[in-house]
Amino acid sequence: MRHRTLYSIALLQCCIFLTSGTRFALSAESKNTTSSRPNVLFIAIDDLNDWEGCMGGHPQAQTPNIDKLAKRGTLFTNAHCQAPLCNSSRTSLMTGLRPSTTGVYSLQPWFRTMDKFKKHVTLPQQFKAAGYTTLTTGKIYHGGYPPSKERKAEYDKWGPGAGVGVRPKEKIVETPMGNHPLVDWGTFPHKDEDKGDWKVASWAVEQLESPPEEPFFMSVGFFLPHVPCYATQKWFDLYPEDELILPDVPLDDRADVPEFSWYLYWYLPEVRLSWLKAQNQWKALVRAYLASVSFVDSQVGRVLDALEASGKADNTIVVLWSDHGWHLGEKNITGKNTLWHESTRVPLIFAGPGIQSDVVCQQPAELLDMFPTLIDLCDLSKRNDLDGHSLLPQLKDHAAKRKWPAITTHNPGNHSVVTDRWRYIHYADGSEELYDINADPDEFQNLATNIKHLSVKEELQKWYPRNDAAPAPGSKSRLLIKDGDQWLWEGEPIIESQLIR
Ligand SMILES: [Ca+2]
Ligand SMILES: [Ca+2]
Repeated sequence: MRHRTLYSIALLQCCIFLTSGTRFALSAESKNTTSSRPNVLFIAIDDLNDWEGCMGGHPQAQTPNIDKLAKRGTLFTNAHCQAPLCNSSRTSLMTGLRPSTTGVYSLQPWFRTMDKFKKHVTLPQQFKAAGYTTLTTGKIYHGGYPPSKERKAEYDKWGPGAGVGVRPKEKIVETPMGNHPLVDWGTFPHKDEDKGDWKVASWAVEQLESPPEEPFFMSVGFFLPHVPCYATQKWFDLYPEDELILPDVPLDDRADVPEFSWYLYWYLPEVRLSWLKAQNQWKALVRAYLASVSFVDSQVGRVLDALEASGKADNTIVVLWSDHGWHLGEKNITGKNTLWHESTRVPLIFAGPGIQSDVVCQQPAELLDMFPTLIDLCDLSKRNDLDGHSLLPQLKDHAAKRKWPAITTHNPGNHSVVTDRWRYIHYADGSEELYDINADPDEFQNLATNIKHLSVKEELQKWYPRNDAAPAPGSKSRLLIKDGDQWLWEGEPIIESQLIR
């Protein structure tokens, strides 16, 4: 009995008391190898742009919990998604492959329907193979994926899925282009506890209160501030309407932007700025988005507090990310689906053992870098079949230079390349944009036609993916392709005269 007690103490204190017996030492050593691997808490937030205090995207954004996590770790301020859309972005970061590698550009398909990716080992699968317990709740893969009978192959344990939770009896705002049920915003009498994200956080808190077998990899995916941007009144009260600051949108900002950029969001339920202004809804939407961001921040806080209370925080790597950003009027639109910073720039935070704290890394980073980074941090088997690059050098030294830019792709042949100085966009019709993101972080002045930047463009073009995979079978929603001389939006010919600006 005494021997057993000593054995436990030895394990707990990382072998300090390991002095006697070969068998004891050996078994303790192998146990120690496993137990020394850190846990991972992988927190996703849907459609969250850079409107957090720590990212500075909106001067009034209140996100104390995300900011606190950033202080505890390394915040990447120049991180970008690989696709500005849920399914394609999430498929990319979970597989570690670019959209131009998989052909997943749209809201379909589930990537396992493609033969060549049936056996591809995803991020949670690699953790499971290394002996981790894997758990998930909320939105990690795109809605409805994986199909329920395939779930066990992706994670061991499943909590509640993503959901809006309680909704008003009718939409609060009637919106154009189809009055989509999800495109809505505002407040109505309800409780925070009735929201989908509350339930997701509660499940994660419960797991941490009686922690799963270690090491564990737990994903927690929040749905807000994805539309509908519903929050209770207390979150709206953080942002009084008469003090609200709207995004800066110069009236002529699109004058130097290629017309082709409209093709990327040709006809969508997300409203245009012209409609928001005409209906006097711009402030209402900005306010509802900010309220939703602050609510979801509070749910992130519940989970992080539970991690702290569990005593596991010192041996848990926390990663927080958003799948892509969201426009709130900039470039005259709302929503995602663009190659500008409002769509591509996302918060990305790593905190925990082996990670520099209270630092900001300004080097370009990609969401698909999370996969190889976590392999390094948790000492899993190296992979040579992933498109990303480990951020470990930047987590040890935030000033470490990174040679790779951040690339975002939306539909075949449309790419954006971001370095620490430039954003270069090249569309499938050959048109282009170039922004000096240091001098012009809002990306107002397109420098692509300026002859003096020719060599910059040539240099950045070299980074474009060599292969633009054809759209995966089953692709449809938000798909833009060319058929002969005709551009097709979701399978229908684009007719220029029908553009809704
Ligand atoms: Ca999303
Ligand atoms: Ca402009």
